[in-house]
Amino acid sequence: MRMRIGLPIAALLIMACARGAFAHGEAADEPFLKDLTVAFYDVHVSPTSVKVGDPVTITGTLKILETWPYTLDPPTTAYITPVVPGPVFALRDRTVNGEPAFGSIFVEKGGTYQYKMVMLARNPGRWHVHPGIAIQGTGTLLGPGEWVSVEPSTTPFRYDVTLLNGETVDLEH
Ligand SMILES: [Cu+2]
Repeated sequence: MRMRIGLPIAALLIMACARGAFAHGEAADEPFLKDLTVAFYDVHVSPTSVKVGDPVTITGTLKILETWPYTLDPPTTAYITPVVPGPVFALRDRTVNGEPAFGSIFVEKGGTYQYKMVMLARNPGRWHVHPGIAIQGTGTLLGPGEWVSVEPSTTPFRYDVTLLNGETVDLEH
C-alpha cells in the first residue's frame, strides 16, 4: 500500500522538478574531439543582457592542438564563428590575431588564434552563445558557452552598411 502511494508521489515530484533542457551542445561532442582537436581559452561573452540592436562581443583564444587526430583531415582552412541557435544575432565585425577576417582563414596544427567577434542582437529571447571554429573536412568544434538575454527594443532591428558610393543600406530589408 505504501508503495502504491509512494510511486505516484515520486512521479509528481519528478515532474514538478523537471525544467526545460538547459545544457550546452558541446557536451555532446565525443571526448576525442574535445580533448585532441582544439582548446578554447580566455573566452568572454559580454554583455550578457542586451536589447535588440545592441552589440555583444565574443573574445578569446583557441589553439589547434598538436594532438590533432590522424583520423581527421589535417586542418588547413577554417572559419571562426559565433555558434548561436539560428539567426538570432547578426555578425558585425570579426578579427583574428588583430587582422580583419571577413571569411575563412588559413590555419595549421599548433597555431594559436586570438579572435574578437562583434554581433548585434536581432531576436528577443534567451540564447546560448559559443565561439566555434568550422574546420574544412572536420566540422564545427565548439568552445564554452554563455547565456545571453535579449530584451525587445522600441526600435526595429537595423543592419546599416555604408556602400563604396557613400550610400547607406539597411541589410535587414
Ligand atoms: Cu550552448
